[in-house]
Amino acid sequence: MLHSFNINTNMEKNRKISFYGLSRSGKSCYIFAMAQALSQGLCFPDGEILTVKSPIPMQMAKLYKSYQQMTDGRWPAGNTESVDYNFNARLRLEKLMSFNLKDYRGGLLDTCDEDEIDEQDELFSSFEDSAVLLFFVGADTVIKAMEKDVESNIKLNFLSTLYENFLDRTNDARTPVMIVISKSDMLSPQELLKAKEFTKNKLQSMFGHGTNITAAITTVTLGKNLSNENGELEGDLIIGPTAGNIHIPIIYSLFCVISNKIEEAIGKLSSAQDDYKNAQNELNNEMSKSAFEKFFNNNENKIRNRINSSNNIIGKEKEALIELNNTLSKIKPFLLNGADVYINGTKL
Ligand SMILES: Nc1nc2c(ncn2[C@@H]2O[C@H](COP(=O)(O)OP(=O)(O)OP(=O)(O)O)[C@@H](O)[C@H]2O)c(=O)[nH]1
Ligand SMILES: [Mg+2]
Repeated sequence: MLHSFNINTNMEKNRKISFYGLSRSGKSCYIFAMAQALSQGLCFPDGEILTVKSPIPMQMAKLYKSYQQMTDGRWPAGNTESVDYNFNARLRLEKLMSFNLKDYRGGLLDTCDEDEIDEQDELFSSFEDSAVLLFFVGADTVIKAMEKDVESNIKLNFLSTLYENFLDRTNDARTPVMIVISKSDMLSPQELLKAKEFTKNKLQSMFGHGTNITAAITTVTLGKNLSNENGELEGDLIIGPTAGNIHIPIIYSLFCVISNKIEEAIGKLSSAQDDYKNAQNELNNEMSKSAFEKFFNNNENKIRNRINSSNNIIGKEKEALIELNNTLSKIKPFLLNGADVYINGTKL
């Protein structure tokens, strides 16, 4: 029973990518742009194509419409309520992962309104069981924080508080995290490097040595010279499968989910190998029994069946591992091209 419980929670864990981001950090814009960009398909060097789409037509239509609103020159309004989206990531049409994204009102994260405490608690508990946590912060906020603006520093520090809250709730310090600096078109390449360094140093609970977690940082943008004049979108929207690093947070999430699956497969493989060894030993004992004893108590068939079935599992898990490792090595160059990944504070 315990075993099947574990499998269930792991499957749950595979499914959720949680966004953390205060109001105006760029969550909604990212979701609309990502859905548009990755539904077109991201092509790997070997010609295989990765697509990310919602299987629900009404959601896909909603996403297209929101994207179209941007191409028509209007930024989306800030959320007043939450919208849930479901996505499938497929490689060669085969499903690699399905995941949910919740596009909520960022202001709920740092509200001081006691009346909203239940709604906030509901949101925080929806982040539990995540395969990966993505923390959004606008490049504008980071730059201002670097210039010692108090409010922006508070916003950046608040990401640590949110992470701490997750750790407190889940007791799971192994969930990988990624910092996504959005609106990167607002900064020059030099400024971006500094912004990443600054953010990393601020968030020692994720990037420090001794944390033992996988933490990554990336920068994303929806285009060039983008600005907002009373909701009007000015500048160039550039949306494509790899434009502006829009794919990177999803590629990182895939990387984390596949790594989880590899760990799971290794666990199943080693327990099948143990079963196999035990059954082999039992078979040896069985074969050394006297013919007389065997006549009254013959376990040979039962044992051989166990050997066969663990052998089957070993074969299946080995095959799965080859497949998973293949996919992982395929996405790795994309990931390392667009993100800095740290394990226990050391850069990969
Ligand atoms: N320059 C630039 N600005 C951006 C980009 N993406 C978003 N913005 C700006 O950031 C604003 C906020 O983005 P949203 O996606 O609405 O932010 P949000 O996190 O969903 O905010 P809430 O719904 O309030 O939680 C937009 O209205 C744009 O002005 C970008 O890639 N470049
Ligand atoms: Mg929003």
